[in-house]
Amino acid sequence: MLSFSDWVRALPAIMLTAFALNAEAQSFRVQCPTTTALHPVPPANPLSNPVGGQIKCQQISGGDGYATMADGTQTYLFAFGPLSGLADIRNGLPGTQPASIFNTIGDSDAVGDPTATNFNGAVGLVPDPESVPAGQLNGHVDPRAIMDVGVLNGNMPAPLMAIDEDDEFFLTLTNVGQIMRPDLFEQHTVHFHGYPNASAYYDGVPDASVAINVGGSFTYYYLAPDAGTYFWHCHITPPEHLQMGMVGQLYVRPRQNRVPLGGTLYTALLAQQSDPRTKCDNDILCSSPLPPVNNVKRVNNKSGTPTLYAYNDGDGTTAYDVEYPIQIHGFDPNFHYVGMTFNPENLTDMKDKYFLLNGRSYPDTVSAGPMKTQGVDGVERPSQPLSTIVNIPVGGRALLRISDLDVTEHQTLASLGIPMRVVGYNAKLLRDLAGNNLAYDTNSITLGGGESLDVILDASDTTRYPVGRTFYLFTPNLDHLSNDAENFGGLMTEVRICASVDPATKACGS
Ligand SMILES: [Cu+2]
Repeated sequence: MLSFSDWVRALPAIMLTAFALNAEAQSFRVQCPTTTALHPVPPANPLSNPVGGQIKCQQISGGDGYATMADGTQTYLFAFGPLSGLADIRNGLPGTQPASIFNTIGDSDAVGDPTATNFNGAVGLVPDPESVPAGQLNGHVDPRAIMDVGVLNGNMPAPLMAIDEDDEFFLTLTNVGQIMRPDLFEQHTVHFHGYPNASAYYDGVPDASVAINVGGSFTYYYLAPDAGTYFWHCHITPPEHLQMGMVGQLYVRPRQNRVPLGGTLYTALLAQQSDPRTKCDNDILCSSPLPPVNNVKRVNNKSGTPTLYAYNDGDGTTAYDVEYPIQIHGFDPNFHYVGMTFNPENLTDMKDKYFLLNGRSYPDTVSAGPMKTQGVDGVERPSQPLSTIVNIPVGGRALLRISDLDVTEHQTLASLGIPMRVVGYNAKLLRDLAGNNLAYDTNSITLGGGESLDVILDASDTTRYPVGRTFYLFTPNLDHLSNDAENFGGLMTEVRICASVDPATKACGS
């Protein structure tokens, strides 16, 4: 029996043991299994897998960073940054990877260099020297590589994510701390906005679940919900962390993309009625009521590859050639300045003065490639990787996945010349309960924060939309066409009709 004074004398040894155990257990980890009960066969080819889909993984940092506004101001962010899929994110693509790519060890250059562009695996992943047998890839990471890449490497918007229906998605959040605010020890979480019947553990609401401390990792798990455009954000003090930049898009592609070329879409939709998650017999909440019987088949799109669809429509009405995330957001520069300094924030005074499409204001919306921002350490990091140029192959259709991530204001976006066909709202296909198509054409849409719309720009009339023609997407709220004190900026971007569009880079071909 130890006396109290024995306990006090033993404390340093007890604490050392605790730290040693902690170091052994590691507080940073990733998790990306190659097989699960639902996907038992690696590598999972979504076409050969009996349940469809595959295992997808992504690693993100929670921390801070800087973004460059269109008037040149460098704005401080609380932000998520990429810790996997770095090469794809730099190219404006989703960073989500199949397990086989996520579980790849990078060369030392790619692992240690935040500007490396050639690596899509998990940053920090190394063989575990203590595994039995030694050297297994079991999620053990080298925290140095994670800190080297993750610190001050926040993105605006947060890393883009995309999965397919029937995928299992393992999303690891690693909190690298906020180096500009050493007085803060902010926790972060991931909230998958719109995820149906979420488990509290993976819902990211801190008062009902876990939140991730500085120096820790947590892997969220999702079975892909119905196809559609969703978003995700940190749920710690949401008005503050969303205003500061901790919000991004997540979309789910439909099973209909797996219908073989020449296959009948309606037959595929009928087959889905045997799946309890999506069948519509007496369920008024069913996501895709059957359309009238038809014989529409899957064909090739303008890029010569099988057409993709926004939803399981059963009739091809949501077909598109190219897709573009359009994430609307607003920044209040005063709030961001106060967030970087050590002053109390006034949430009721929040007033956006920068209006952003994918983290950029016009004219930065139409500059190609990642935008970089120099941090206080002199390193230039890709802070806003996603441009907002909408290139449409002549005679083709573009799917705009529009989400409003704004904290303070409603946002309106208008299209002149090419009507916006609204086919989905808040990740639901627009159909009535009898399956009738409720899609409509409009020249403007208005969204509140937290809403999303799927819009198709149909440029199939080549007389009206010939190669070389440029159209504009812009807000008719004229006070949102500015970059703080500068006019002629804000929520505006270009839609260009191209001879062809590279499906990988979305670049305009001549
Ligand atoms: Cu946060």
